[in-house]
Amino acid sequence: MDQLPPGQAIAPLRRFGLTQFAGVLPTVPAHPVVTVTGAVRRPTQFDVATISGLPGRREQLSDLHCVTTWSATELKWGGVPFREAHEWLTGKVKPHPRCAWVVFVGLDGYRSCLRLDDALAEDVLLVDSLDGRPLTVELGAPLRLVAPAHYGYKSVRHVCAVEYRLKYDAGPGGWKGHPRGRVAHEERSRLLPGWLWRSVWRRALPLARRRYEAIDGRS
Ligand SMILES: Nc1nc2c(c(=O)[nH]1)N[C@H]1C(S)=C(S)[C@@H](COP(=O)(O)O)O[C@H]1N2
Ligand SMILES: [Mo]
Repeated sequence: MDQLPPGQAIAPLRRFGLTQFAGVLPTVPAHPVVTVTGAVRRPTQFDVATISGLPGRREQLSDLHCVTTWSATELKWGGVPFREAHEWLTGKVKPHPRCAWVVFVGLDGYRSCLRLDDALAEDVLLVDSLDGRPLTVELGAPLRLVAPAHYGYKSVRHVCAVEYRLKYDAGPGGWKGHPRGRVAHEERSRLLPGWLWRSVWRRALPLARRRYEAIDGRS
């Protein structure tokens, strides 16, 4: 992206999120799996390797915009479009026809809900590499969602479950998040207009960064 969205400033990519997850750096299992569940007829578990090996694999250059006003730009992710995984999964787990939302759950207990049609956009990927190298645990191994048109809180690291839903589930972010979280519409939170949050988040950012740095050993 040539121009940053309103209210954003460039920063390097480093592990970040809600402060309550800073201390939960998960261990990646030797044989990681993804459980597909929720409003489906046949909940099933799949190997991450099977999902990463689905057709449509590609590399994509995209930006990650965190709601707290930092943006990491030109990240070269490698993975499979969620759309491909969804098409393949649909035949196996049989989601309820009225599913309109999908929740991604991380090994750290974090979760985030996307509108299903947003998650099916062609730039939404399930990635296992960054800059041509396998994802590190800090940045989301074994599998991470990348949803570039949405604030970073939708891009769940360490995906271990996908839950099809009839309704929106706010998850641990609660009112802090927005059901759609589109960057182009500055949907930072479900409460109040997005621009109002810029200065609030800018002030909260250093403390949240320090919580993550304390765990990840940077200073
Ligand atoms: N599993 C998990 N995924 C997560 C989070 C988290 O705390 N746990 N935080 C989200 C938030 S708020 C942001 S901005 C991005 C940050 O991505 P990064 O950790 O690669 O910088 O991860 C998102 N995905
Ligand atoms: Mo974020």
